[in-house]
Amino acid sequence: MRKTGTLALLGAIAHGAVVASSSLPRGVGPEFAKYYTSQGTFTCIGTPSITLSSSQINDNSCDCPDGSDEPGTAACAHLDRLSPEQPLPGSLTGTTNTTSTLPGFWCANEGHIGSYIPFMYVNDGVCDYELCCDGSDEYAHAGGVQCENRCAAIGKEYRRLEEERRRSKERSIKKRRALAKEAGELRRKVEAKIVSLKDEIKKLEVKQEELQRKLEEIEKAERARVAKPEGPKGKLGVLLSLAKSRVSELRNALDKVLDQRDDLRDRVEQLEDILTKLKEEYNPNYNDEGVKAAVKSWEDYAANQEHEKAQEISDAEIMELLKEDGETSGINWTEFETVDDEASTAHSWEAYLPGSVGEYLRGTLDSLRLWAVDKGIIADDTSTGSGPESRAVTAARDALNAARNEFATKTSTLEEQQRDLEKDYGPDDIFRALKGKCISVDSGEYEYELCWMDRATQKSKKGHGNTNMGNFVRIDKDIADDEERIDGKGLGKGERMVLRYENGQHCWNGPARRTDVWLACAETDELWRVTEPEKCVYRMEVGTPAACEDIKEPEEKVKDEL
Ligand code: MAN
Repeated sequence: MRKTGTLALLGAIAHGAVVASSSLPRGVGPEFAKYYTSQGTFTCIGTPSITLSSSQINDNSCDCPDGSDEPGTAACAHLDRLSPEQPLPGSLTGTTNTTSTLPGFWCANEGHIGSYIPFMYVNDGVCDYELCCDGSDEYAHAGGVQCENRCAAIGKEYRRLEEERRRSKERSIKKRRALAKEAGELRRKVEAKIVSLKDEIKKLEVKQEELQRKLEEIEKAERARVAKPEGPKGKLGVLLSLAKSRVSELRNALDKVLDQRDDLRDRVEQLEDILTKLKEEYNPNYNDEGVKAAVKSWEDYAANQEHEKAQEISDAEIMELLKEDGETSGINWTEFETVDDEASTAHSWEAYLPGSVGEYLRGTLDSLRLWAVDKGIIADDTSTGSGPESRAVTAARDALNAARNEFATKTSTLEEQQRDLEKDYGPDDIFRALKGKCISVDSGEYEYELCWMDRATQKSKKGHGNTNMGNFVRIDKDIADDEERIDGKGLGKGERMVLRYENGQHCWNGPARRTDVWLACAETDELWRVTEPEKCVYRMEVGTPAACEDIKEPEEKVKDEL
């Protein structure tokens, strides 16, 4: 076999129709049949001024400048076109004849697909089954070669592969549709989230205003209150502060004792290890009374230890004792130090007056006090920060701050979601469904990972860490020009989607790393291969249903047309 793989054949057959008339000279392809129909004479296709006799066709002598008189021999092989795509020569194109008008020797390949084979392969003693499965190119049996017709088997296998490819394509398209559906749902979720966030934000604006008003009201009421002395004063206060500092001293002392205890524990452990070793390794046959007595004492000591251990105070218990102002133990000093709100806001004399009189007097005094504060006659001891803020003010301020924080968080989430909705996720928003998913491939000393719409990473298998090969920036299109691969895991030729990942880790002495992710239609998401065409510029080739072209289902088409 001259060329490997079925794909060479598949490339060439694109030209072929299935049959060639049997009355035609050997090697003439269907599209040139019309030039070989006249009886007795033949006009060179590329040079119509030259007319030959019909007997000169395939007489193994190259008479036409374009070789058209030798469609079935290798006599004009020196004029072979390098590929059937090469432009036609001479008069057919208006330039000089330097190459053959005919694309090659036509193999009808019945049972499979007709194809041209270069003239130089005709009767060269090699069966070229990839292009000429019927073996008709070796009709002269040069060197005794017999090329049997294998078109039935090759055609059958070809049709099987074609069918497999067709089915796979169908499955890929189905998967793409599922992805598009998922992407649509995700988009709708974002849209719904935006609606609900806008609603929540509106409510939070109202709530903030209410809380602001509430805080101002409470602060106003605070300013109006008659200040009471802060915290317990007098003998009880002195006792309280003495008790607090004494407890603190005792806690520090206990801390130090515990440190010493831990050191001693370590030393005892070391000694116990030495004695355990002595007990295990001494030789009782030496009858050394001193050693025997020491071992006996050690055994008695060890037996007692179990009992002693059980009586030790546990670390957890000590931690509980050391805990300051705990809820379950210790003393919550602040509880004794802060002033009770109600007590502080109440006017002590009110208790001695009838209800309505007390209320009236309190209102008048509060207004008077506020007036005096406003005029600067007396100090506003709630705003100077000199006294502790009352619990009511703190609670109102905390509630307002919480609402403000919630408002800020929700607003930034809303902006984020709005940006997301405007972002380009490709046709049908398809990459929305893949976002957050990653695929990887092992390649040499690295494992490469691609995370859709996120980043590409080069992971060292030798433990040298991960390298950012770029972060997703945009979706582009570019032209691929790769050979077809038998396993189908390739880009092939034509326009392909390319995801650009940029601004990765800086290359030593060079630019930031970047990666072009070329996509081709495939049944599953798969990172086929990674190359580094330039230093720190990477190319990933990836198969994914997301890159398949959707062909609308017939009923959808009908719906669209209506
Ligand atoms: C590392 C890898 C390579 C890259 C060099 C550049 O070894 O990221 O891909 O070419 O750094 O110094």
